[in-house]
Amino acid sequence: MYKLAGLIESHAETLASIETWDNGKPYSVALNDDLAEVVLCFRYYAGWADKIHGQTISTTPQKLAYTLRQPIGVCGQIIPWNYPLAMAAWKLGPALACGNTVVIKAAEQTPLSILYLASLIKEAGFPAGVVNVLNGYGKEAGAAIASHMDVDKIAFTGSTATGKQIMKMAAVNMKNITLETGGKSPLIVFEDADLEQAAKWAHIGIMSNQGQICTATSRLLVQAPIYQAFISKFHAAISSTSKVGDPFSESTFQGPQVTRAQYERVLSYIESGRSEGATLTTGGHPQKDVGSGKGFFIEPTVFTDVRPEMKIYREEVFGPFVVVAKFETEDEALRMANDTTYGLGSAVFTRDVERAHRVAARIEAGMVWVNSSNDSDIRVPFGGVKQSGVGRELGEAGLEAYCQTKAVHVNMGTRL
Ligand code: TXE
Repeated sequence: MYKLAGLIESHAETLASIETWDNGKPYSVALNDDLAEVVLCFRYYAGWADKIHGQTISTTPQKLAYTLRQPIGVCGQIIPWNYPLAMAAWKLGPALACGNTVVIKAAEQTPLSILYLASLIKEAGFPAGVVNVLNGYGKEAGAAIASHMDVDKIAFTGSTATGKQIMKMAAVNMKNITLETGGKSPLIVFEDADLEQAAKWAHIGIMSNQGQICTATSRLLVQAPIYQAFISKFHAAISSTSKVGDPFSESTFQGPQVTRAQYERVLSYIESGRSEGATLTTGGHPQKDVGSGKGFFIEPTVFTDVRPEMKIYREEVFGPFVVVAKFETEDEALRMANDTTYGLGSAVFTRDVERAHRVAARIEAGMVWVNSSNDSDIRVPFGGVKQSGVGRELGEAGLEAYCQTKAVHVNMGTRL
């Protein structure tokens, strides 16, 4: 795994170019964020590989009890198109460190970088059959993995709807499951927050990666006294940073959406926001002045005065699209934040330390950022509650998903 990390590092520019061609994300992001994380992730889990051990558990003087942590077996892994290589690394790293074999399927929209990675896996010297790449459509290749009787575990990242189908298919042989699905993550700005910082992080939290992030903080909940002031700072952050354009240009912050289907999906939510009566304060159209009129570019879009019953407040849009709503009290903010079927990320902006911890404890989400957004780290567990997922990836917790604990009871002296 260390050798693989080194090979990825030395091929990083090629892999980042493939990622940008396939996905549309800015090349500088693919290289400096995605590829850097992939290398770090393989190194991190390589470090775990010889530190996975059981426990001895004191019971009675006549007995020795201990646990073994053993691989699950054949792990099916189905990944999405928003971070093709990073999602592969998040899943391959812990699976391999725990001694499993893997059948991994990239998303049909972004199948290329994983094939290049496969050649590096071979070059690194993994035994044949340890990592198997099976590309194809979800309904065919994905379903074949999820329903296969000889696959012992399924790990999936993608939509909540597909996650539910995978759970059903996995029931065929009661596969071990980890799922990371959709989100509609809130970002709460209290009146005592540093508004400049809140606006900058709110921008990063929703507009990075073309808004195609499962943990994107896509619902901004802002306390009434600072509502207008925050919105104008947020707009300023968008206009100074969100340059939409050619993903290979160094100044580009936002490239095209990944496919026509995703592009049209985002535009349909813009239409829905308009017809439901929310206030469109910026964006709301395809970005016409780039790509010679070609490509799926969308203006960073903000709707304010959004009410909780609106579709754009409730559903994951997965684009450069954010809704802003107002609250009066901390309790109301929590009620609004938790009023969702999802529970993936969340962010809280306040200078009040007590409030930060109180809100972090009460918010229904797998992750809380205090005074930042989407500032994750491969050493820290990642995952959701409610319909955002099952189980955790990354960190030491990520190993739990790829090994099982066997209990051994040794009779030291109780004779029958
Ligand atoms: O996802 P799918 P799609 C969300 C986001 C996006 C929406 C639709 O809201 O707009 O999902 O995207 C495989 N059996 N996210 O349609 O279908 C598929 O081949 C087995 C959130 O692209 O979930 C791909 O490899 N596998 C998200 C993977 O599932 C199946 C990232 C994801 O595709 C399958 C992506 C089936 N029946 C989309 N159907 C996140 N959580 O980060 C599809 N697949």
